[in-house]
Formats: sequence, structure tokens, C-alpha cells
Amino acid sequence: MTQRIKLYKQPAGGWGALKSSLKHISEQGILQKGIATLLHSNQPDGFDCPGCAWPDRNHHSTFEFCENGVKAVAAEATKRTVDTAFFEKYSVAWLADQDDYFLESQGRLTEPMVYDAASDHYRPIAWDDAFALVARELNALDHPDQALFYTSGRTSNEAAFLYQLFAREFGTNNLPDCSNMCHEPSGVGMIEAIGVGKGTITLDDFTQAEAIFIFGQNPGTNHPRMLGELRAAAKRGCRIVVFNPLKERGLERFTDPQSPVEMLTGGATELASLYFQPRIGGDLAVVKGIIKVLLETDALDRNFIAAHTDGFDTLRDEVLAEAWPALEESSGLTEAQIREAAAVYAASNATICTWGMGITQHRHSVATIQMIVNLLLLKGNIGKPGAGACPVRGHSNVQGDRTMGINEKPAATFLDKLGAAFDFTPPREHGHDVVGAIAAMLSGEGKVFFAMGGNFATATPDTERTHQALRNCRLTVHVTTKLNRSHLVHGEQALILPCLGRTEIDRQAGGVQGVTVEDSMSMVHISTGMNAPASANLLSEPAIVARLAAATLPQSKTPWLWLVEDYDRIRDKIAEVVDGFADFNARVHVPGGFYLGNAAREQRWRTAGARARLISHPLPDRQRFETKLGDGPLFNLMTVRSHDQYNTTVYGLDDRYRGVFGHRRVCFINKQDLARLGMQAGQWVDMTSLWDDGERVARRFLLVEYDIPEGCLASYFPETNSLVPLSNVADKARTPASKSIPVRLSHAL
Ligand SMILES: Nc1nc2c(c(=O)[nH]1)N[C@H]1C(S)=C(S)[C@@H](COP(=O)(O)OP(=O)(O)OC[C@H]3O[C@@H](n4cnc5c(=O)[nH]c(N)nc54)[C@H](O)[C@@H]3O)O[C@H]1N2
Ligand SMILES: Nc1nc2c(c(=O)[nH]1)N[C@H]1C(S)=C(S)[C@@H](COP(=O)(O)OP(=O)(O)OC[C@H]3O[C@@H](n4cnc5c(=O)[nH]c(N)nc54)[C@H](O)[C@@H]3O)O[C@H]1N2
Ligand SMILES: [Mo]
Repeated sequence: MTQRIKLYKQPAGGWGALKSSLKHISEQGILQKGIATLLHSNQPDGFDCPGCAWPDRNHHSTFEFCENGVKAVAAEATKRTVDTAFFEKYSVAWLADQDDYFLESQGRLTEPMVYDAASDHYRPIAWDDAFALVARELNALDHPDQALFYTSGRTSNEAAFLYQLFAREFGTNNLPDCSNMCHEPSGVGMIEAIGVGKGTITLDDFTQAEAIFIFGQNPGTNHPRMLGELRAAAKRGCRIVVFNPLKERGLERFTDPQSPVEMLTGGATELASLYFQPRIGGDLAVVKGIIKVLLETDALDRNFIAAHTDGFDTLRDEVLAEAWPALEESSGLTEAQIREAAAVYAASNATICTWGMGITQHRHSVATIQMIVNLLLLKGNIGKPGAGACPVRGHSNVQGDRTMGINEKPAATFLDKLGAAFDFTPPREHGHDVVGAIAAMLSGEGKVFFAMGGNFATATPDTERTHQALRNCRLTVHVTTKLNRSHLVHGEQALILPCLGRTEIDRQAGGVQGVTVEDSMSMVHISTGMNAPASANLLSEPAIVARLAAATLPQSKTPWLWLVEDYDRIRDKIAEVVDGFADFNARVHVPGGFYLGNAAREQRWRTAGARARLISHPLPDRQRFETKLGDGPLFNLMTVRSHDQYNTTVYGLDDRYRGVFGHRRVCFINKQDLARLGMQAGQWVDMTSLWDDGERVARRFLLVEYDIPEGCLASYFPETNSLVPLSNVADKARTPASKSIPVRLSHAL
């Protein structure tokens, strides 16, 4: 692997994206199968792309090319497999010494395996024996709350619905999920302000917006299909305003692989009209500053404010009291820059605000999101065409899983309906979220950890403590497609339960089944796999839950095994329990699926006072750590995704748009900071994070000089997760603050 750092001068997309995609398909040894599979991605009779939760224009006709989707599909359709012989050959200790890239590239898991402590190897186990083992351990607990049921966001609606039902019939609301590390603050902030926790726009709004404000999001890598929408918007004169400490190529210029003209002429579309680089965590001050200008110039929708909102006077007084020097210091932008952004906002009659992890993974994330909602409300930008709030979700069904009841804090009304539909009494006490689950396992209170997908050991913060937490368990179980670190950092007993992926044919007693998913814009549609399963011994996720439930809950009145014979039966039950799903089976079989609706979009405010709430917040306290830090300058570190990874899945070692090749252990730093430290690009450093409970060190990162504000650093997740203290979480939402880690740098030993 050649390692180099080289400035990337091309637009995003283009031939580079096509070339990289073909490389990933051919590396998996599936050129023909890969291309055939891709042609079924996001088609009415095909499967939903497992790449991300960005919606499709209409789930139809032409193939929408997306490099991210290609990698996700190729990774699942790979011809490589991990079989019994593999586990006979390698001990768990040996595997644990390999990196994440190695583990991922071994291929698809093919049969259920159980950990054998005597030999330190995994060995095969029959499905029924595996279910009996889990049932025995669950039923031996003193209390159901000693079990934890994690979900990652690829799980289908049908599997998620059965899974939460199983956890609740078993007796617990311990349903932590990847949302807890992701868009939880968006849900928490928006529900309090406008009564719904989901985005208020549909894809059509992108065609009508006059301005799009993008905060803390890197769509060129993480939601490439969004670039197509931005390109079309830019071409018709919509103003695109970006706030990101890093100059992300995917937000500057884009060559659309869908456009033959651009591809052949080497043309590109300029996306951002204005690109601002606030300091990390500076967005609350940026938005407050914009609001200050709107108030001073009376660029408000007074009718909307009077008819629909509460809290205007308090917000106005608090924002006007904020002095420009404080806003400049906190945001890292000048008053003039903020005024420039405000002018675009004021001039637009329909504005969309989108945001991603750059906004949600901070201690003050809920405050920032509520300030963005304030910004929208002050000009009536919720519930009119071309305008609204757009938190861009990550995993392809993370939003659907929440809709299906994967939630450690379920609404009482949901539990009432669930109990009535299945004739049982659901537990009422709220359960553990992700950081709560880790704390429970650390203290010994959590004893059985069950994961429906994901890679808990690596995706979570505070790696050393999380690993200890998992090792404390009596039993850890992973329903999974690929080998990952969570299988190697295990409890006293451990199981790997391999399942079908979304691209594969799911055949049950009632014939071939489709599952359903919900995208970032509340569209629900069906997904049907078309590839032969990676092994004959895989079960679908719904079948795994049903057989586990039947083994664990002999007294249950739910006909578990009957339900999974035909997923229409599960959908009929969903229709009975979940709001918005009446006639689910009839509606979901219509090509393109259906829209779930959104009360805020209709200007119905499901808040305490039945009005939208303008909620003010003070600027974040940046001084908190500066006094107790001892030597050396203090930096704020954000942990981001490279171009060649899907969360903890490392597909390759390149980050093309940022010009990094063959490396992952890098640290992006400003030129002035290098000079201040007396260091140079190309040197190796250790990072030490500082927190109330002590220091954490991550070793050996290559310094890369980059266009990033002074005092800010960027590095990749998950290599840096060990630096994120378990208690460094968002106020109210408890999301790990993976984008604001106070660190110091020192020469690597
Ligand atoms: N290829 C690929 N696609 C993915 C994923 C993947 O790993 N790989 N993951 C999926 C998932 S689960 C999710 S949640 C999404 C994540 O998609 P993103 O939200 O784009 O995730 P990150 O890579 O974490 O990037 C965050 C961006 O925010 C910026 N940023 C960081 N801190 C701040 C800040 O304080 N203010 C501002 N304004 N910007 C900031 C960073 O520079 C970076 O550009 O993508 C999904 N899609
Ligand atoms: N420092 C830091 N930490 C972060 C973040 C960050 O930006 N910085 N981002 C956070 C975010 S936004 C998220 S969403 C979490 C992600 O956390 P997770 O969702 O737990 O992690 P993933 O890496 O997406 O999980 C990948 C694994 O899922 C399994 N898998 C893939 N497809 C399927 C399937 O169809 N079914 C099943 N059962 N399993 C499957 C495979 O075994 C694969 O190894 O990480 C969070 N952690
Ligand atoms: Mo995410």
C-alpha cells in the first residue's frame, strides 16, 4: 500500500468515483454479480441500498450511481466467506491482534458459532442450541433489566418491531441503539421545539428551496446522492451556504457521474455559494449571530411568529444582549462573515437547513439544533414548500427502527397499544441508552448483551472501558453479517449469529419475503433481495428474533413462528400498533412506497402548548477545561469519517477528497498551530485527552497540515474513540461528544 499525502484538486464525484467503485467491486471478486446487484438497488422491485438513509428521487427507472452505495453493496455481496475452518485456524487472541480492515475483508460469516474458552476458538453450534443457550442465560437473570438489547440502524422495520416486542415481553426497555451516538440530539431538540423529532421536508422541497444552509455534514463521502440534489439546486440559482471547519471537497465542486456532459467534458458544478469555516463547536454562536442580524433588520415573518410560536420576546432579548466580540470568539467567524450569511438567509423566501454529526456530537448539540430551529421559525420556514429542517440520518433504517419502537424511552401511548395488541403488560420504567448500557455492564448490573447488528465494541466511546464492560458480561451475542471486533471482545460466553443481508433472497414458509425501511424523509418502502444467500445456514433477522423469543418465552401469547412465515403478518401487527401505518400491506406494495406524514410540516405543533417553541440558549462554556490543563496548547479534536469507511467498517485506507492515501492514523492540523508547537507535517504525535476523571492517550498519528481553523484538530473514528470520555456527552441527549474532545499533542514516543 503506497502511503502519501497529496492535495486533491479535482471536483468530487466524476471519474474518480467510478474508478474507485469498480475497484471495490472487483476486489470482492464479483464483477458481474456486483454490477447486476447494483442495477437492482433502489428499484421498485429491488432492495433498498444499505449505504445511507438519503431518499431516492422516486425509487424507480434509472440506476442512481453512488460510490458509497457501491461499496456497501459490494461488501455484502462479496464472494469471500468465513467458515468453520477459518475459526479452527485462528484463535480469538490472534484475531484480536489484527486490524479492523483485516477483519472486514475476511468476508461473510456463514454459520452460527459459539466461543470455546478452553481452546480460545469459536466453534460451530446448531441454531436451536444457540437459541437455547441465550434463553437459559436470559431466564437465569435476577431481573430482566440485567439484559441489554442493542440495535444498529440497518435492521428492517419487521425485524425491529419483533425485536422490541421480544425485549418488552421479556420485561425490559433496555433498547440502546446507534441513534444514541448519532441523531439523538436532533430528536430531543426538535420534539421539544416543534413536537416531532424527524426532518420536516421531502425531496421535492430541494427543487423549490431558494437557499440551503448545510451545517456540519460531509455529503460527498457520507451521502453522495445528496450531491445530485445540491447540484440541481445550484444550477437553478439556489444559494448554498456551508458551515464546516474543514474545506470538504464534496461541498465545493461536483462532477455528476449521472451527467454524460460533465463526465466527458471534465466540467463540474460549483456547489457552495458561501463556505464558512467556524471553529469546532462554533455553530451555536454562528446561528445566534444570524438571528441577531435578522432581529436588528426586522427580517422576520411576523405573522408566522404571532400565529404559531411562543417565546419570541425572551429569545429576542437574549440574542440582542449577546455582544459581537463574544459571538466572534465563540464562532470563530467575523461579524462581517455572519452578516454575509444572514443576508442570504434574509433574502430567501424558502430555506432548508440540513445538519449532520458536526452538529449532533457536541455537549451543546441540543442547544445548537434548537437555535437552528429558531432560525427556521423566525422566517416561517417550517411547513412551507422549499423550506424546513433536514437532519440527515446515517444508517439506512435508523429512522424506521425508532418508528418501530426501538427506544429506551418509549412513549406511554406506544406501550399501551403494544400491550393491547399482544395481550401483555409492557414494562414502564425507562431503559439504558448506549452510555448507560456501558456503565451498567461496567458496574456488573448488565449481564447479557445482545446486539442486532453493529459493532458496539468499536463504535462506542471510551474504548478501554467499553471493552472492559463487554468482558464483564455473562454472555455477549451478535447477530451479524461480517466479522468485527465486537465478536473478539466478548463475555464469558459468546455467540456469533450470522444473518442474511439486505441484498439476499429471504425465503420463509410463505415464500420469498420483502422487508420495509424508512428513509431520512419519512418515506416507507419495500426492499426485496435478489442474490443467493452467502450460505445456506443463514437466518433472516426476523426469523432469529422469532426463534429466540419462542425459546425464551414459552408462556408468550404471541405466535412468534407463525408471524415470520409471512412478513405481511408482522406488517398487519405493525399497522395495529404504530401510528401512520394503517393499511400498511396495501400501501407498501404500491411502487415507491408511501409518505408517513409529519405534523410540524402541516404546522400542527404537538408540543406542550400546541405551538412551536422558540428556545434560547447561552453560548457554550469554552473555558471549562482551559484552567486545569497544565502544559501546552489545548486543542479541540473532532473525530470524522474517511472516504473509505462505513462507520467501523474500513473498506480501504484512502481518503481521496482530503488527499490522504494509504493512511488512517492521521491528525489534521492548522499551519499556525504547527509553528506554535514547533512541529512539522509528517511528524508523529500522541494525543492525550483531558477530562475530570483523568487522561486518555492514543498513540502515533501522522501530522497533516490542513485548511482547518487554529485550535482545531481532526482525526478518524474509530481509531480515536479511546479518547472520548464516557461522561463527555450531550446535555439532555447523552450522545457522546465525539466532535469536541479536549486534547493535547506530544511527540510520539
Ligand atoms: N461512506 C459512508 N457513508 C456514511 C457513513 C460512513 O461512515 N461512510 N456513516 C453513516 C452514518 S451512521 C452517519 S450518522 C452519517 C454521517 O455523516 P456526517 O454527518 O457527514 O459525518 P462525519 O464524517 O462524522 O462528518 C461530520 C462533518 O462535520 C464537520 N464538523 C465536525 N465538527 C463540526 C462543528 O462543530 N461544526 C460544523 N459546522 N461542522 C463540524 C466535519 O468537518 C465533517 O465534515 O453518514 C452515513 N453515511
Ligand atoms: N468517535 C466517533 N464515534 C462514533 C461516531 C463518530 O462520528 N465518531 N459516529 C457514531 C455513529 S453516527 C453511529 S451511527 C455509530 C455506528 O455504530 P454501529 O451501527 O454499531 O456500527 P457499524 O460500524 O455501522 O456496524 C457495522 C457492523 O454491522 C454488521 N452488519 C452490517 N450489515 C448488517 C445487517 O444487514 N444485519 C446485521 N445484523 N448486521 C449487519 C456488520 O457485522 C458490521 O461489522 O458509531 C458512532 N460512533
Ligand atoms: Mo450515524
